[in-house]
Amino acid sequence: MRIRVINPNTTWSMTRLIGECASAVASAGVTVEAVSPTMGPASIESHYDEALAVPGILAEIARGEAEGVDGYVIACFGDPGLEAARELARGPVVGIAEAGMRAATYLGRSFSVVTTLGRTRGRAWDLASTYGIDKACRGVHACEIPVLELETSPDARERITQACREALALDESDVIVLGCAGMADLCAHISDAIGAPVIDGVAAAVVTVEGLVRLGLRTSGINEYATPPAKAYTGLLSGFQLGEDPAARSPSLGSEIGAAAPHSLPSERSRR
Ligand code: 2AL
Repeated sequence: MRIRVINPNTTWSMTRLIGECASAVASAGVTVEAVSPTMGPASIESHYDEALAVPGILAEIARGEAEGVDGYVIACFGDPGLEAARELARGPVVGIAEAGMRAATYLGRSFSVVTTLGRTRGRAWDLASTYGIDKACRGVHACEIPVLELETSPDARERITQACREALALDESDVIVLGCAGMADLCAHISDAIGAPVIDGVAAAVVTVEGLVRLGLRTSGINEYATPPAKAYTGLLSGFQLGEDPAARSPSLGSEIGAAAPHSLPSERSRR
């Protein structure tokens, strides 16, 4: 089984860390491929970053489809492009916010999210609401460490641990969900320190995808997640055309962006 873990930001040191954490929970016989898109923001901590991360994510999904990947993890806590990715992929696509928050509901009646910057709290709340688990989410807290400083700040681990401790006390919640893929390696330390379950969405998403694939389950190809209708995409997005609409064909794409775009997007998926 091949699971592709897409770190939607383009910071490869973070992709490596995410890949290590993902591989650590995958079963024997499962290959975890951690990748970053060739285009996109260095970190994702705004709605603007999220929007601009999505084309790169979709290009990675398209590449994975051409290469026979069985399932995907979108390893950013905003779950950017999740539904669009499901429209492209045969296998399951799971976001780390969805996987982390859903897993929390199995372990306690309530959970708190501890994320990076305060400005990303609204997105986390929106996702909890979209997934129908906002009632169980007692709070979304920020440690105010920018994503890239997770790697460089000497006291990041202790500040996040303290934020988790305070979140549990303030919210009187049962479980902590870490709100950034760049925190994946902190899970066990924080859990030991605060004495409560702490969920890393990367690990939760990997085991979810693995379980679904093992059950022989695929993304539904009917109705909302069916392959999008073929049409022209212009300008920088010309490489993202799906299907066989001849009027939509663009000239050859030699640019860097073209190279990152999904030349071999599937025109049709065979799935149930
Ligand atoms: C994230 C994440 O998981 N990766 C990234 O670049 N930004 N999310 C977040 N809330 O900071």
